[in-house]
Amino acid sequence: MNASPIPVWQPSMFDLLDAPSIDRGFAPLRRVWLDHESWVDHAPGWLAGSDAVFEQVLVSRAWQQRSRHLYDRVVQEPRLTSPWNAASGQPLEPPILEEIRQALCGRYGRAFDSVGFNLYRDGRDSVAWHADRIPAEIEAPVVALVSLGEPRPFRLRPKGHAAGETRAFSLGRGDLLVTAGNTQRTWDHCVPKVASAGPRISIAYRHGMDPNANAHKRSQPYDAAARPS
Ligand SMILES: O=C(O)CCC(=O)C(=O)O
Repeated sequence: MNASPIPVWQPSMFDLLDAPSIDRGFAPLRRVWLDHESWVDHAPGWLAGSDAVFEQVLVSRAWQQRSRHLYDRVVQEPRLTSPWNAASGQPLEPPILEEIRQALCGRYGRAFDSVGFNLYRDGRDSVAWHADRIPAEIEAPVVALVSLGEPRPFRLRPKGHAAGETRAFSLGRGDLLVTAGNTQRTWDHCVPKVASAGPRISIAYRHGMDPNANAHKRSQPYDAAARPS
């Protein structure tokens, strides 16, 4: 288990010079169909100046290591996390993250009301195969991931993985990946451990996750708990 604290990070000096910005026209975005009802939108380098954002998020979030049930044991999740939701009344910082939220709301027609920050300190941190726990009544949920820091593989495979191939993306340094259609219902995804990697942060924008409205639905452990790495 990786017990190291917040990692040391060497940002690109070029990236720190300009204010971070997003491509509001989503020009680098291409749609990748996983099957006839499931797709992802992939926009490499969508957030410019992402190293500066990494730096700000790394130092400003209150990171915690969650524990989860794995069969009859309680284990520590091999990454650090930090939640935000609109109901808290707290601003989303730094401001570019609020700008991203508005841009995503406009493009995907969803009210992204929660944001999950995930910090993978090095290659030992990971998240196992899972689909996000999203209330069943939310039709075609959209989850948008903005990645900062060192790229890591992000894999997708059909649930049960009886048929179909595994798809892989390398996500880091301002890349945007949006899962939509049936992807969160019929596909699993993971960020596997790797032999060596610098730190990466993913920022997951979700909708319909108001903690007050859904508290009774989230009393069970996170779905990934049931699946060993
Ligand atoms: O870090 C990522 O890119 C994926 C995060 C994820 O799958 C999750 O938190 O549910």
